[in-house]
Amino acid sequence: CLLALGANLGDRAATLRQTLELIAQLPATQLLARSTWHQTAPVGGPPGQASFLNGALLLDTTLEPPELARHLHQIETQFGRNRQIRWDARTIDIDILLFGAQVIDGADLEIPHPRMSFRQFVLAPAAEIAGDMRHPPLGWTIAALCNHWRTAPRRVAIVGENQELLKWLSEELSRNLRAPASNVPDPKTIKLVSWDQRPALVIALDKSDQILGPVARITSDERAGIMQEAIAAVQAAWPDG
Ligand code: PH2
Ligand code: MG
Ligand code: MG
Repeated sequence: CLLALGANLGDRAATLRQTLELIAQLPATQLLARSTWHQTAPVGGPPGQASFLNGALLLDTTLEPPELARHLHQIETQFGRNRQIRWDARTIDIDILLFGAQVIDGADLEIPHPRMSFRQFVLAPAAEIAGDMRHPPLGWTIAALCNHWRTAPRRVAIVGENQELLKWLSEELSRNLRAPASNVPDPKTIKLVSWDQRPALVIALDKSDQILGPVARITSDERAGIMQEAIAAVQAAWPDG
């Protein structure tokens, strides 16, 4: 089982170390590997947050995924995790990324983690300890996903059934992504393309399947939330601009 850790409140390094110790002591569980801690800029959520320390852990466990999730939730609560606002600053966030090759699509638990495939702050530490693990159903290894964001041309496609929403989000996103005026093409500039132009990232406004690469599925149904999720996905994929 592959876990992601993230902390941006309090003594982040101490919290990560204590969290690791508590996880190592869970019943029927063995800690196999830990990544180094990566300092990362906050993506999404209320502005003005402190930077994160992110890491990854590899476990062997005979707990079932919901049991493991309950234990991890308890550890988050132990550290005073407050969950009023989505993507707000937190003492500790522990996410299950992969659980072997299992796919779980529950209301309370989704495995693989739905946003892991495009988050550099998750993939970079995970690749240190589990580069060969595969993301089901994508079939890509963690190493391949991590590399993708460093090497693929920065093309983003937005897909969905609702044409009006599609047009609105495309316009808003281009406005947000527009590079500073310059005659020199900037390889970091992110381009909006159509879905058949080999986008590195697809932003899906509905449950459309048949997407073979990394997808950010929008879960909000109001425009402010949709916009925030789309921007957060692009920033998570290319945090350096
Ligand atoms: N977690 C989030 C949202 N944004 N940004 C960084 N840098 N690191 C995180 O762990 C993180 C985030 C939601 O869990
Ligand atoms: Mg998280
Ligand atoms: Mg979480």
